[in-house]
Amino acid sequence: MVLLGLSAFDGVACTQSLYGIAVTDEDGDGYLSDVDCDDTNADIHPDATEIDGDGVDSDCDGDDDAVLPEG
Ligand SMILES: [Ca+2]
Ligand SMILES: [Ca+2]
Ligand SMILES: [Ca+2]
Repeated sequence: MVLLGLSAFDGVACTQSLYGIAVTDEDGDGYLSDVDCDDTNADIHPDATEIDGDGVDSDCDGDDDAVLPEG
């Protein structure tokens, strides 16, 4: 029986030291600091629901999604 040669890449198990940059999850929201734009606030992470115009970029898209008044 021949097994396919996947053993060398059995998933990315070493996220903590990817590219030698130390990443952490300070606020314990499950998002490491390389993707978590506020790693001190568990309510803020890439999958959070953006609250328009509250002055906080909750979903880490770089935008507060503020609703501008028309006109
Ligand atoms: Ca985090
Ligand atoms: Ca966070
Ligand atoms: Ca917001």
